[in-house]
Amino acid sequence: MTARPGFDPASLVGRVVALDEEGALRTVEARVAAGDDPLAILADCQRGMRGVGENYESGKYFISGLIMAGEIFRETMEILGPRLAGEPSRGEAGTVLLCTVQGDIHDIGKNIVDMLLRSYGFMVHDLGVDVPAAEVARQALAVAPDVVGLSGLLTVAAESMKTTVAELRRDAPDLGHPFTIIIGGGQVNEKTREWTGADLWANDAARGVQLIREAVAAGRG
Ligand code: B12
Repeated sequence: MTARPGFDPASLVGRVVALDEEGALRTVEARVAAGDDPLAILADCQRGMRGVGENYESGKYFISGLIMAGEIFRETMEILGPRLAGEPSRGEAGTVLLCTVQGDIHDIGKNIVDMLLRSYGFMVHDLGVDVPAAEVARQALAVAPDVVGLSGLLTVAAESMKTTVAELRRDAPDLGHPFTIIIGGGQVNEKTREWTGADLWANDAARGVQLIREAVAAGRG
């Protein structure tokens, strides 16, 4: 029998794509027990989520499929979270203001970034989801962050990111010190960064946190 193209149904990616909740969680547990890197497990779940998204786009899955995928990811994070979280942060690495931009309620990726930043010693002010540009700018003035992180998964989120970046830049002189704006989410790329006027972009939490650490180090250097 020839292998069909697509995902290996026995792999974690394949199980997430198939919305096989029990199988996916069993695989996550087994990989954790085998000492696999939690970030590698997370990356496979993220690939699986993309597959679910493709099935939604092609009409194979409905909104219930997206909800189910969100639930599988939430349960996965319950297992991986404690392994990623590290010591409680005192904020010695810097301050990050984080949110999902207006019009978008996806927050799974943002929450992972939040958790990783804390594990690297950042103080994170997470404003939640669907946050209007004016509110981000108001909070930036209040907490004077080193970095503002804007998350968004919908195509329309790019528009909100652009408005938010513009508001932040307008208020920048009142902030008292330079800050970096990074955008993130599965659909963002260099083009989005350029169009929105952000400084950096990442579609992977580990890479995003690395860029944030470099930006803060450069700002303090
Ligand atoms: C789960 C899911 C949902 C869940 C979200 C639950 C939740 N609490 O977040 C629910 C069911 C609510 C949902 C709703 C909708 N969804 Co939805 N959803 C998804 C799905 C399947 C997975 C998203 C996810 O969590 N991925 C896993 C995480 C870990 O990945 P991530 O978010 O990319 O985050 C990583 C990186 O990007 C990065 N990152 C993320 N943010 C940031 C921020 C910073 C600063 C940095 C540095 C890094 C960073 O770090 C993370 C870890 O590595 C995606 C498919 C996909 N391709 O992603 C569709 C998808 C995003 N959804 C889609 C759609 C259309 C919708 C709805 C409009 C459906 C509808 N008709 O109602 C609504 C939108 C509601 C709204 N106003 O926001 C489309 C968007 C299409 C588009 N181009 O606009 C997608 C792409 C599916 C598809 N292919 O069609 N969805």
